[in-house]
Amino acid sequence: MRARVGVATGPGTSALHAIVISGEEAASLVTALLSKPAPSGSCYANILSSEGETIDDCICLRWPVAGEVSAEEMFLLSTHGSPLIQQQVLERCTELGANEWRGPIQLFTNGSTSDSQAVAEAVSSRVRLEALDRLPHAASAEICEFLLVQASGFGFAGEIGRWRDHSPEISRVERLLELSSLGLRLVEPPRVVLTGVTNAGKSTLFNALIGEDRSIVTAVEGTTRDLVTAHAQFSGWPCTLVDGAGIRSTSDEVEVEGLRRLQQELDRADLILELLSPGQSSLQEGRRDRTLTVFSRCDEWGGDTRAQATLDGICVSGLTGEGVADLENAIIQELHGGREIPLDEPCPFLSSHVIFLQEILQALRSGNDIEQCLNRFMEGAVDCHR
Ligand SMILES: Nc1nc2c(ncn2[C@@H]2O[C@H](COP(=O)(O)OP(=O)(O)OP(=O)(O)O)[C@@H](O)[C@H]2O)c(=O)[nH]1
Ligand SMILES: [Mg+2]
Repeated sequence: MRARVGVATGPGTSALHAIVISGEEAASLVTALLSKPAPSGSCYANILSSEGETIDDCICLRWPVAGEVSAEEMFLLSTHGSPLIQQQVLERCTELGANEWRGPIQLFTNGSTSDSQAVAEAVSSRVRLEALDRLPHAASAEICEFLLVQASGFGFAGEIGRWRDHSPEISRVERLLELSSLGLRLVEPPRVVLTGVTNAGKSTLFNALIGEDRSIVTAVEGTTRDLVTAHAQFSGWPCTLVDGAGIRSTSDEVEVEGLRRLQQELDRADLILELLSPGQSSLQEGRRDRTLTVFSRCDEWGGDTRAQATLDGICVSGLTGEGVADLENAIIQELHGGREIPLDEPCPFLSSHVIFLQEILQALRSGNDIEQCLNRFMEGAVDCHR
């Protein structure tokens, strides 16, 4: 068999497809298809038509990578997912000599020789599928790359696969647990909630941060009542941004309900952006540790006010865009301590991984074998509510 091509996952929220190319001639086909030679690990490249025009850009991942067991060599191309683009890529592959994939796409085989090895591979396989399963819902190219890495031998799936031969060191499991907060925040984006008095400029800033005219803006106080949510991403880090009712005392039934819902959001927010005017006191005293002070409508101030406010918080104008980039950096700093998305090392990305690793750590510290933890993970017996 020369090369064959098939669709591993359909379009998701971010309209991404994963296309698999495998077979003896897969590497030469990928080299002809992409603007770069077939990678030994992963690469970012353009998919080219027969005329050398770009059909789409993609992340291309090769496996098996060193030490992995696999049915055959494969390339996974994560492309953008309009059906037209997918069709064009498949047609180009056929043009280059690939056959259409028939039957289920199996990403690797079980090459283990004992039960304990089999269960490590089964866990690795499950983690790989968990990563690929989330691929169509990736909100940014960085998250897509992160998931592809975690599914590969370089990522968390690969690391667990290597536990088939030897248990991990305690310090290694501790390191994975340390990284997990970053992975979790890529897959379960943190909630960032805007608050402030009516007309503070929340909806204007919300629209500026998502780059879209989503929330209604008027000069009328109390314009926003219901919660408005949107996906945003800052330097690849995803978050769910929430706009809501402005704080004021009111007897309007709809606004009172809007304020009640906003309070619920503020209680569970990972980060609160509190819009204040210079000299105004915070209403988030009990939530100080997760509140960022934002002085809004800064285009309206004189020089002295600006100088003072700059010392106390971030000055922003949703109207002119001034300070919005600084605010985005401050959000990343608050949520992730300014850390980069981990793209070149294994990183757990689900809360079930954290519980699994905590159990592994406990077993290692007590001098026990990890096989039972691996089995529990596979049985889904991990108790998420402990
Ligand atoms: N000059 C200036 N005007 C702004 C700015 N942000 C908002 N505005 C104006 O202020 C008014 C209220 O803006 P919104 O964004 O709706 O304020 P809000 O905080 O969402 O108000 P509510 O939904 O009523 O709580 C509108 O007329 C906006 O054009 C700003 O940065 N500079
Ligand atoms: Mg509003």
